[in-house]
Amino acid sequence: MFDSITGSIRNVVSKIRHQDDNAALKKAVTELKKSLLKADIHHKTAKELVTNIELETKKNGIGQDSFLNALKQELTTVLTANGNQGFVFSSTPPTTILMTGLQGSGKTTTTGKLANYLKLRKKKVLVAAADLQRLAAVEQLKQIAAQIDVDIYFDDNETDPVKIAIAAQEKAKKELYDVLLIDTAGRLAIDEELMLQLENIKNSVKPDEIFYVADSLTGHDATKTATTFKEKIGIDGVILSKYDGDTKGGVALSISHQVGVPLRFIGIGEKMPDLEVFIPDRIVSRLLGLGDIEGLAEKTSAIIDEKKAKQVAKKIKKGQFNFNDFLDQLQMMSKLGSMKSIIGMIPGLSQMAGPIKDMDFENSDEIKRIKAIIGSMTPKEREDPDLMNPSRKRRIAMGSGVSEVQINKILKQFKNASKMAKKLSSKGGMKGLQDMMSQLKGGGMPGGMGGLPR
Ligand SMILES: Nc1nc2c(ncn2[C@@H]2O[C@H](COP(=O)(O)OP(=O)(O)O)[C@@H](O)[C@H]2O)c(=O)[nH]1
Ligand SMILES: [Mg+2]
Repeated sequence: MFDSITGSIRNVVSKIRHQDDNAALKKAVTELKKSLLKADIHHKTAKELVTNIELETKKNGIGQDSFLNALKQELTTVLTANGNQGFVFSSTPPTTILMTGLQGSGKTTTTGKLANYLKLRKKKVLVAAADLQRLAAVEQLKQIAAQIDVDIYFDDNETDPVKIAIAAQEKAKKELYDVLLIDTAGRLAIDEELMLQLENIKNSVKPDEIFYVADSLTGHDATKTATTFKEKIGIDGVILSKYDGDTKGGVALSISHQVGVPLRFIGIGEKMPDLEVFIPDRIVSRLLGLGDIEGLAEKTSAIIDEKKAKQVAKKIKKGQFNFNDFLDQLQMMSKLGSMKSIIGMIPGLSQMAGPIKDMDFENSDEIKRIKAIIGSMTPKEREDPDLMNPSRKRRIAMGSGVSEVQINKILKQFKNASKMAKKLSSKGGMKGLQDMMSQLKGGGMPGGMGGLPR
C-alpha cells in the first residue's frame, strides 16, 4: 500500500553510515525531500518533516540508528493530528456519523465499508439513505446494505434529506442501534446549497462526528476540499478513498497535517472489506518496512472465529481437513479483503511477496471454479476427499461445468494445501507462515490454509 514511499525511505536510510558528516546527512535529507514531493506529499509537510529529521539526527549523533529514530518520531508527529483515531463510540448510543464529500468521492461505498467494519466487530448498525439528489443513490445504498446484511432506513416518498436523517435517528434510538451512518448527497464542486443542506442535517441530528470522504486520486485537491469542508461545516476526520489506485500515495501522509483533523480510515478497493483503520504508529511502522502485526491481529480477530479456527487446526493435524473446511477457509479469506492489504502488515513480507500480491480471494476465476466444484460434490464427498475416483470426477465435471483436467488440478492443489497446512500447524506461527509464503513465491505453488493458486 505504501510500497513506493517505503522503498524511497529504505533507499535513503541505507545510505547513512555511522559517524557520517553533516554533508552526508544533508544529502540524504535532500533526497528524502525530493522523493516525498514526488509522492505528492504537501510541500509544507515535506519541508517541516526533513528540517526536523535533520535537526533531531544531529542532536543524537549522525548514524543510521539516530536517523531512523528521528524519521520514526517525525513521521508519527506529522501523521498525528489532534482528534480521535479509528472509530470512536459515543457514550450515548446510537453513535451518529454524518458522511460527507463531493460527488463520486466514495461516500456511499465508504458508508457500506464502515457499516461492514462495525458489523464484524459485533455492532448493530443502521445506514440512512439521505442522498436524494442522484436518482440511483438510494438504490445503490440498498444494494450495499443487502450485500453486507445491515439494516437501512429510507423513505421513497420523502424529498427532504433532513427529515430522512431525523427519522433514521429516531429509529436508531428506539431500536437500540449502536451506530447510525448517514449517507448524504455530494456535488461536483463545493456549492452553497450543498453546504446549507449539510448544515441543516448537522443541526437536526447533532452527529457525534462528521467524516469527510476524500478521493485520493484528486491529489492535492483532496487536501483543499477537505479544508473547505472543515471551515464551512466542521469535520472531525477524513477518510481517504481509492488509495489502491493512487500510485504516489503521499496525500495520506500530509492530509491530516495540512487540514488539522485526523485521517481516520483509508479505502483500498471497491469491495466492502477494503477499508483500513489509520493508526499513525502502525502506519509509520509499515512505512519503515517493519510491518504492522498489531493491525493484522486486530483485523483477523474481528473476522476469524477463534473456536472454528481451533477446530480446523485440530482437523488439519489429524489429517482430516476436508472440502467443507476448505470452503470455510475460502469464505473467511474473502472477508479479509485482498492479499495486497495484508502483505504490508507482515514484516519483511512486502519485499518478497511478489506474485501473491495480486491474489483476490473473492473474485478470481480460480476461486469461482473451486466453489463450483465443491458445490457439485455430494455431502459425503465433501467430508471425505479420499472418495474421489474417475467416475465421481466425471459427474462433478458435468455438474460444475469445469473440465476434468481442471478438477484434477484443483484436487491436487487441495491436497498440497492440506499437506502444507499440516506442516504449518506443526511448525506454527510466523516461521511457518514465512516458509509457506516463500514456497508460494518460489514455485507458484498453491497452498496453505486458504492460500490459493493464482
Ligand atoms: N478502487 C476503489 N474504488 C472506490 C473506492 N471507494 C469508492 N470507489 C468507487 O468510486 C465510485 C464512486 O463511489 P460512490 O460511493 O458511489 O461515491 P459517492 O458519490 O461519493 O457516494 C464507485 O464506482 C466506487 O466503487 C476505493 O477505495 N477504491
Ligand atoms: Mg453516493
